[in-house]
Amino acid sequence: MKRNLLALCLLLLICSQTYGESGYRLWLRYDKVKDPALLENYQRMVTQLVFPGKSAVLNAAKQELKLGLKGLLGQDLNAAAVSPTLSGALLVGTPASAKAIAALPLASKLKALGKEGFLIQSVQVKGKATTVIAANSDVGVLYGVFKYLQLLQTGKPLSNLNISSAPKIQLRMLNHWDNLDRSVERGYAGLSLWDWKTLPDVSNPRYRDYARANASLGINGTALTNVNANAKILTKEYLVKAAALADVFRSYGIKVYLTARFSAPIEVGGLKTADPLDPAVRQWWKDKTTELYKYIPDFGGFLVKANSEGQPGPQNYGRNHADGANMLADAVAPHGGIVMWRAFVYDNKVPEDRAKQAYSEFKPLDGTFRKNVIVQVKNGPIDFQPREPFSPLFGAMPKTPQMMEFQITMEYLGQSTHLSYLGTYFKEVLDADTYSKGKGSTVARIVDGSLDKHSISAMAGVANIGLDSNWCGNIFNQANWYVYGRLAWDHDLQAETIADEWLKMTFTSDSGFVAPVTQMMMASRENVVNYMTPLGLHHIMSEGTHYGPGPWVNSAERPDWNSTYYHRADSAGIGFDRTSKGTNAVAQYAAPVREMFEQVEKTPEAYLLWFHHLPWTYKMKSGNTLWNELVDRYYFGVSAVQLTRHTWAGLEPHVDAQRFKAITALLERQEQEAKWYRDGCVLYFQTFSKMPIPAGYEKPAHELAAYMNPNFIPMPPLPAILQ
Ligand code: GCV
Repeated sequence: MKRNLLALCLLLLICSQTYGESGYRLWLRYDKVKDPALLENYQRMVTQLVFPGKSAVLNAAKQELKLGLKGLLGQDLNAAAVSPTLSGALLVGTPASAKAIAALPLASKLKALGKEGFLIQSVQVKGKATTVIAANSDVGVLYGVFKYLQLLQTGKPLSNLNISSAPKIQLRMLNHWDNLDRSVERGYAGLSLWDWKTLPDVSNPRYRDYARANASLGINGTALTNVNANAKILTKEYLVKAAALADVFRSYGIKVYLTARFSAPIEVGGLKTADPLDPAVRQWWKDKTTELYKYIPDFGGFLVKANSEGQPGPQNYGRNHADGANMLADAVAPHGGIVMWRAFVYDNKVPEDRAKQAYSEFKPLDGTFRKNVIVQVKNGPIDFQPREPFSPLFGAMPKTPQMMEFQITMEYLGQSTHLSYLGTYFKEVLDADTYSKGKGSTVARIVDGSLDKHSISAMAGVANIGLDSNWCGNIFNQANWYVYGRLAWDHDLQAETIADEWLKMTFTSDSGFVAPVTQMMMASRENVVNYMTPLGLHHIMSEGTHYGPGPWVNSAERPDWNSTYYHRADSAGIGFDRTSKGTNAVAQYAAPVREMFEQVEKTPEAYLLWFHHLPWTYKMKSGNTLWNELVDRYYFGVSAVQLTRHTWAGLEPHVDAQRFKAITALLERQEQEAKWYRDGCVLYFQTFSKMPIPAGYEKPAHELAAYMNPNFIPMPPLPAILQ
C-alpha cells in the first residue's frame, strides 16, 4: 500500500514536471518562495490580514492576496480583523473601507495618487509593525495588492516600505482584433478567448484569469472586437454576451469597449445611409448607445477604423474623420463614453507616399474633434514594422488628444515563433523627442497628455492573446503583454527592469538565469531588425501573411502593399528617398528632427534607408560600403540568434522541462527562419548590387529562386507539443 502511494506520488511529481508547466499561469504563479531564509523572513513579516472592505473589486483583491500569500508563503490567513493586533499585520483598503486606514496620517499622500494610484507603506499601528496597502479607490487597492505580491515574487525586502505609484496614462487598453467567428486577425496564439456561442450562459474561468493578468499590470480597458468590425456586435444578441464579459471584468477594474462599424446603421439598423450628418443616422447611434449602456452601464466607448483598408467611413458620404468621430462622440457623451478614432489611414488612389497620408488627412482636422474623442495613432507612419521612426502625427495636433497604438502581436516581427522582447521597441518610440514644443517633447509626454494639457490620455496595445495554453503562442511573448501593460502604467520604467521583473515572476529569481536571459531579451528585437529589415528597410515581408522574406513582392493589389514600393532597390542603390528631393515626408517632422532626417550624414543608420536612397558603394560610419554593411547586419542578426539559442541551451537546470523544451524548439526554429530571411533578402538585393557576399560568410543554402517559391519551407513543422 505504502509502496503504491509512493509510486503514485512519484508519478504525480513527474507529470507535474512534464505536463504541468504549459505557461498558463503567466507571471502570476505564486509558487512557494524557495530560499528558506527569505521565506522565514517573509512569514515573520506577514502574520495577519486586516482587509475589511467588501465590494466586488475589494473581494477580487482579497481573493488574489490570499491566493498569493498561500502560494508564496504557505500562509492561509483569514481577513476577519478590523485593526492590526499583531506585529506583521497587512492592512489593506481605502479610508472608506477600512477605519484603521482612515485613522492613519495618509491623507496628503493619498491625495497625490488620484483615482487609481496606491501606496504601500511600513507604519506602526498602536505599536504594531504594520504594512499598509492603501488607495483612494477599490481598484487602486487591487493594483496595490498586485504590486505587493510582486515584491514577494521578486524577492524584494518587506521592511521600511515606502512605495507610491499612480498611472501616468488614464486609459490603458488592450485591443483585440477578434472576430465573431473566433478567428483573430493577426492572432498567432489560437482562437479568440471570447466564446460567443456559449456566452452569456457559460463563464469560462479564462475570462477571470485574463482579467487578473491585466489588472496585475493596471490594464483597465479591453476592446473586445476587431477594428475590421462586424456590425452584428451591436445587436442585442451580442450585446448581452459582451455584457457577460463586462460583468467578469468589472471586478478587476476593466471596462469593455467595442468596435463600431461605420455602416452599422445600414447593416443592422435598416437605414439607407450611414452619413454622419444625417439626422436619422445620428439618432440611430444615440438610440443604439442608450441601449448599449442598458446592458453595460460602464461601457467605455467605441474604437473605430474608418476609411482605411476598405472599411466604411464618413468619407463615403463626402464627410471627414471629425464628422464621423463627433457623431459617435455625441452619442456616447451623455453616458460618459469616449471615441477612439484611428488615424491608420492610407488610400491607394492618392499617389502620395503612404508614410505621409495619415498626417495629411488628420493634421488639418486638429481642433475640430469633440472633447471625448481621442485619435489613436500607430507608433510609426507605416504599419508596426520591426523598426519605424515615430509617426510624425505625434505632436502635430496639439489641440487633439492622441493615443499610442502599439502592436503586441508582432505581425511583422516573427509572430509567435520568434523571440523579440518589445520593451526596447516601445521605449524607443516613447522616448523619441518630437520637438513639437521644443526639446523634451517626447512621444510619451504627448501620449500621457502632459505636453498639451489634455484631459484624456490613452495607450492601446493590439493583443497577442488567444486560447493557446500559454495564452501567447510562445512563453516569451507573455513578456510583451507584460511590458506593454507596465509601460502603459509608467512609461518612465526601463525595459530592462521590466524584463528582470517578468523573468523573476515567470521563471526564477536565480541570478544565474535572470542575468543572461535579461541580456537575451534586451538584444532580441535588434536581432530581428537585423535579419529582417536592417538600416531602415521596411515592409519587405511575404505578402499577406507578413511572415518570411518577400523583398521581391511586386504584384500586390495595391502598389503600397508591394515590397518594391518600400525598398526601391535598383542598380544605383537602395532605400526610399523621403527627403525634400524625394517625397518630402521629412517635412512632416518638427524642425530639428526634420533636419536630422533630411541630411544623410545626420540620419541615424537605423533609419538610413527609410529616408534615403543611397548607392551600394555609399560609405558607412564603419568604413564599410552600404552593401557590405547590409550583408553584415543580416549575418549578424542570424549569429545573434545562434548565440541566444546556445545561451538558452545552458540554462536547462533552471527551467522546468516543459517550458525549456518549448522554448528550445522555438529558438531552433527562429534560427532557421532568421537564415531564411537573411538569405532571401541578401540574394535578392544582390541581383541589384551585383556585389559579392563578403568573404568568410557561409553561403546561402539555396539559390534565390528557391526562396522566392511561395512553397519554400525553411524548416519542418513544429513538434506536436507546440502546435
Ligand atoms: C486590423 C495592418 C494589418 C491588418 C490590420 C491593419 C489595421 O494592415 O495587416 O490586418 O487590420 O493593419 O491596423 O487596421
